[in-house]
Amino acid sequence: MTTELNPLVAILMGSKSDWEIMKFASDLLTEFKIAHEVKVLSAHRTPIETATYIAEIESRKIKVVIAAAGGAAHLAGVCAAHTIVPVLGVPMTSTLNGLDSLLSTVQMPAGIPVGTLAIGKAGAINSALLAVAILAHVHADLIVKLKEYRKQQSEKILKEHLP
Ligand code: RP5
Repeated sequence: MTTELNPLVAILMGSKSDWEIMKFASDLLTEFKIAHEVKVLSAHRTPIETATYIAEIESRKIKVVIAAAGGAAHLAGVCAAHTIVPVLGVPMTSTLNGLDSLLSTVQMPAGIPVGTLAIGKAGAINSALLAVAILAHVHADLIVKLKEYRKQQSEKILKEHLP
């Protein structure tokens, strides 16, 4: 799935079953009008296709990769091994409540970084917000949009009334 011809962000996930959560990342990028593409690619089930895809992202001018996986979650690490484009890892909830995914994603050896977010929905949303912040260095309009997003979030919290 591609929102436009020249995506700036690639959202990858190890299985279609991750989409229910990763849709939150895609929706947020859409809200910020950031062209992105979404693909199912697995470090284990499609290793060659994953490496081939990542090898091309620099020439395609994709600036951030968001990689989500669950269980023995090696997708983000494998992506990071094949590119210097920043890779943000999102651990998916799993049979071990995502702790296995979190540790598999976050415990990278020194030299190959993965910026790891929280498990599940919070991580999906924050991966997209972090991608926006990275892109804001060269797309100044995104700074304004990010500040507005935070302002609206604060206003919503301050309006909360408990019964
Ligand atoms: C991982 O295995 C995927 O990222 C997913 O979170 C998990 C389970 O995949 P399915 O068995 O649902 O396809 O590779």
